[in-house]
Amino acid sequence: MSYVDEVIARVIKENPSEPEFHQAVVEVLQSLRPVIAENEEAFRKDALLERLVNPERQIKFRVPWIDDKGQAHINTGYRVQFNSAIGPYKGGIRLHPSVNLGIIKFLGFEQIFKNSLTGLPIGGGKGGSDFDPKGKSDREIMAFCQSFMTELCKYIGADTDVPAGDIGTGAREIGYMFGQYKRIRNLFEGVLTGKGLVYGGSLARTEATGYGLLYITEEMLKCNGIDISGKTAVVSGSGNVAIYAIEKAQQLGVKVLTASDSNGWVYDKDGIDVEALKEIKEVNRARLTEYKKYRPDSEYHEGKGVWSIKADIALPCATQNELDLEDAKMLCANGAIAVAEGANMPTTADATDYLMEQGVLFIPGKAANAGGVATSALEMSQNSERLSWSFEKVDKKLQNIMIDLFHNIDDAAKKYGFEKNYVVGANIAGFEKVVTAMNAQGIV
Ligand code: NDP
Ligand code: 2IT
Repeated sequence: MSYVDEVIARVIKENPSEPEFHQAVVEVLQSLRPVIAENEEAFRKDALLERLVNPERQIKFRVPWIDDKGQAHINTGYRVQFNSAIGPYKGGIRLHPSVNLGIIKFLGFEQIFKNSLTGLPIGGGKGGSDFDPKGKSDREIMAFCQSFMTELCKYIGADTDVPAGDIGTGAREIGYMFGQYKRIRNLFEGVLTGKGLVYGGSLARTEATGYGLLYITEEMLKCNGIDISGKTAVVSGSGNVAIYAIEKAQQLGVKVLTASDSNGWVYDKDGIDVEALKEIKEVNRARLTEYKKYRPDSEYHEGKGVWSIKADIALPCATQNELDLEDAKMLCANGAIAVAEGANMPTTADATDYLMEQGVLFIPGKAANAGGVATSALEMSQNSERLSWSFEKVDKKLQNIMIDLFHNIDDAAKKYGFEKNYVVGANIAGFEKVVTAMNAQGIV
């Protein structure tokens, strides 16, 4: 059995009930076959792949909090510190009822390669809780965040592990967590990113993931002889990533036809009104059913459906495995030319294979959504020098990072004979830097 197959079999056996983690590991290790084959004996001797797929540390803790009626609740908190070969652990905190250890491990594993691809010195980590922020009052959110940080603060720090936002964690939650960290540790330091602008946050971090997604999509299309301007797009999600992906797409001349949340989706043939979306989601924290009040000619549908709308580009920006084989077939039947993943692993493995077989340009999340964490690393740099850069400066750096990232993965794909396979390119390019650092640091 090849070393790759051996390690995949062990991961599946030793981590039961973690299908998302298996999916992420299988995708990465399958892509790495040509690189592993060149070094199989040395890697096996050093248990390189076993070390890569086993987190350096995983922390699980109880999060007690009291609701507005005086009822106590217990949630489970997680932080998986996956790999620190190239820098302090870095990655978001997801607050969603679906969170479990396997989900956090899949996200932490992906984060290793994504962070490496940014070219910045950040290792891979992820955290979260099965807490559901929906329908909670500000006081309840604060109670949860303070309790979560009371335990998490023992394991993180500006040079150790720097969490940030993800699903369910935005500026409000980061603020409450930062306040509690500072209070307990008595340290005003860059321990979290995505902070408010007046206490160490970076301009353009809010926009960064969505904007970065469009910068890299534009570059990928350009390198394939296609102008992004004048194209149509379907977007899923209506959170942080989706909103700023839609905003930048429109700035680049793309008409975005859809957005969604976990209840339903909107189709606006005249193009999504992004200011309406911001007011509904960022200000009112309401549901997408509200969208029709702003745009009476739009359609609202319950359930899932954005991939059934004809468009040139698909941007899944909600959650994992939200675009399956049936969806991929609909996109292809409607003539889609590109899929770029704003979310982490939103496309199922069979759908990814199908899209690439059909010649759809496909850019995986660990490359396409890396603009968020890259800008988090820029926030860390600003915190270290105790300065704040202008929006234009951060945005320009973000743009350059995404363009360089695209060429880096394109080159890696070509080097191993997988031209235009950006999945293989991203995994190999991300891995090469991490493995060089791991080899230099000995068996740790
Ligand atoms: P938000 O919480 O701001 O928004 C998430 C959006 O996705 C909401 O519209 C939400 O709908 C929808 N959604 C979440 N879970 C589900 C589900 N199970 N089924 C259907 N819809 C769902 O999160 P973000 O925009 O920050 O994150 C979106 C994705 O992007 C995630 O995969 C995240 O890991 C990834 N990502 C985020 C980055 C960031 O900087 N924030 C950086 C890189 C990747 P509802 O409100 O109804 O739950
Ligand atoms: O998935 C991700 O890259 C994020 N949620 C952002 C992580 C970060 O540290 O900014």
